[in-house]
Amino acid sequence: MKIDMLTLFPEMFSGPFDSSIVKRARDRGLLEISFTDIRDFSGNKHHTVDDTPYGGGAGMVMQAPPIMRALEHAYSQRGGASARVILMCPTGLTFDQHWARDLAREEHLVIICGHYEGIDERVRELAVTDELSIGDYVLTGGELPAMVVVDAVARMIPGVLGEQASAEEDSFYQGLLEYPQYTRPRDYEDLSVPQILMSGHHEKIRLWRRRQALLKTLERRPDLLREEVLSCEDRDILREIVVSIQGVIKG
Ligand code: 4G1
Repeated sequence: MKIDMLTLFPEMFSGPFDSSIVKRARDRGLLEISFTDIRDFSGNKHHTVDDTPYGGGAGMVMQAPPIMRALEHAYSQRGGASARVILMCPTGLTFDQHWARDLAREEHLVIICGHYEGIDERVRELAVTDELSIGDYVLTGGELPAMVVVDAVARMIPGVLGEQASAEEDSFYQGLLEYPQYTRPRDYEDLSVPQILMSGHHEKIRLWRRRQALLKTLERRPDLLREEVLSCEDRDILREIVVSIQGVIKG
């Protein structure tokens, strides 16, 4: 996959994209990320890329022409083939794991990071195919959201993660919160590892973990417990959880 990042601050990406799994994906040639500095396409001697909003109001707006020229530059570097053009913005659809999976299938992504109060609406009309947000809070720019998207997409590209990790992702564990994990030491600060995890009984351990995952999801994120993520076994476990709760209520 190729990703073109259009940004006013390419230097912000150097840490996250040069470490860990994203770095490995780049080193292995599974992911190629290029940066286009929108300021290089300002077209004026002061290198400005923003101006005051028509109609008045506070702050500045990113102008359309520099962004469109940066986009054309990115396209020309890629031989002009079509790409998803993603704008990171607070009014976009909420980015989630479904988006990560979907975008990981693309050959070429362009990601535009906004700044100031946002970008001239005509960039959306002329070039943007998808508008994405990572959540509801105020940020100073679209760079951190773009890093979140690239991180989540990179690990879904075939070959980026080990086979075991991707198999788990695809079959059993998707859609629920995680069960509790333990490693050495066995006893720590008066807290010991649940006995069942040391029993060597793989089937019992699998059921315990599934029950823990369902319990945690029921407790913290019941919105995730949708029909399509639940197997028949999950329903049995949930019924059993309900019965045990009823036992507590009756006392
Ligand atoms: C109004 C948050 C403005 C922010 C309402 C998540 C936030 C891009 C994102 C803002 C941004 C709310 C995102 C706000 C983002 C122009 C440059 C927009 C930064 C900018 C809830 C500032 N996911 N925010 N405006 O933060 O780009 O993708």
